[in-house]
Amino acid sequence: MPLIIREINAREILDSRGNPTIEAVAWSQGKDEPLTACVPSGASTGAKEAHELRDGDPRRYGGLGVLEACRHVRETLAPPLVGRSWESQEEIDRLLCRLDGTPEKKRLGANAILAVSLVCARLFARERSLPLYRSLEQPDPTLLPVPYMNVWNGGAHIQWQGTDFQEYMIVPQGASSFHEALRMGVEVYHALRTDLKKSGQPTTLGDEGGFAPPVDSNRAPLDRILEAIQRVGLRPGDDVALALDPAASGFFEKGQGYRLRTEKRILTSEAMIDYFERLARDYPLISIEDALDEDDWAGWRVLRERLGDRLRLVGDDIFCTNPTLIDRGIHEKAANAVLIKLNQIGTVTETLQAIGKARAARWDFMISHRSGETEDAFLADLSVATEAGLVKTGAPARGERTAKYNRFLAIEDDLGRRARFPQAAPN
Ligand code: 2PG
Ligand code: MG
Repeated sequence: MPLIIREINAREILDSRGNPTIEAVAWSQGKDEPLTACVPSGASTGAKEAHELRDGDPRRYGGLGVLEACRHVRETLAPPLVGRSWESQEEIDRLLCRLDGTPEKKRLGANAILAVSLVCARLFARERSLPLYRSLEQPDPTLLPVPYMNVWNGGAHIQWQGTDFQEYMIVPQGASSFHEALRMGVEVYHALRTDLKKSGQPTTLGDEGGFAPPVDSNRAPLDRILEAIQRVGLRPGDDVALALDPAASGFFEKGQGYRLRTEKRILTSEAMIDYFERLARDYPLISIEDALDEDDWAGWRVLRERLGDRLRLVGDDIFCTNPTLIDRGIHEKAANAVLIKLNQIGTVTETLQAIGKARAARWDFMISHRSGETEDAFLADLSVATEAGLVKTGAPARGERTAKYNRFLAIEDDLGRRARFPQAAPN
């Protein structure tokens, strides 16, 4: 069924941090109802991410407005799309990239381009009378992902002094379904809050809905989380494992090393790897994302050599969902998994290409939200569509995070008895 687009518009809306972002609104021929898609925004962004276009006008939203990007949608991206007949998402995305003409999508903005790409994917799904998760890639996907639930926030995702590490995640890998995994994760999350409250600690939430009380080491949250897992009667490791995203580029200082403020010391790349090795020995840790700085390729190679057989080593800032960087990572054996964020690269097609690279190398890939999110749950459909088996979308708190969890629940219901959930690898 070819898609004929009638109109595409864009408006400036707010993300979960109260910063402007783009919502695209599009109409297709023969349908009265428009469809929409919203673009997220990161705080700990990789240096090689596609360009997020901001107005820079200090009189509006501290320079963060996106009116110019919205104008690019209306005046540059929409006109060549409207009124023509489109067979595939690739065709549209290819044109979007060509209209921009720069490798980083600098001219029109990756936020403008992604808004259009996402909304077109929704139009295609409707044209085919399919739910989005069945229209994006595989025709009949049935695998739900294990959620990596970020229950403790630090680094760039809090505005006070907490852990240097950005994310402490619980992984309910012993569940038999997504519904069950979510329930387990939520119960641990609530137990953690009760424990913190009891010990007089603040239960203020960070940007992704995790707790973030003051601590004197980056290891301390792991103990608190383990206690919470046990308190709800679950087995650490077998039922609920642990994962980290230190987002190490955030505390790496060129010429100095990895500065752990909470621990008042600076570590070399090797010492940082030793640190993670000890954590993996002491805790049921199964995955570390961005353990090292985005430019520390030599360190990443050593990291994989030393810990790659025990841990999933996920590259986020180092790869930026960029097929070329992922290729390099595979070639150099710098990691064994990739984080996938639509807005790091800027179109649905290139995101699927990045996933294709990971698959071909037999690397895992994890679909991810951004710290600045909206209520759009596109990534949930993408996770199922690609049968990623892994997703991270924050704590089970705050509407922009629960929107994704709730979408997974709906998809699992929709699949009924055909729904599958990944089985934990035996330890
Ligand atoms: C990350 C992300 C999402 P941000 O580092 O993985 O958790 O954070 O969106 O701020 O880059
Ligand atoms: Mg990350």
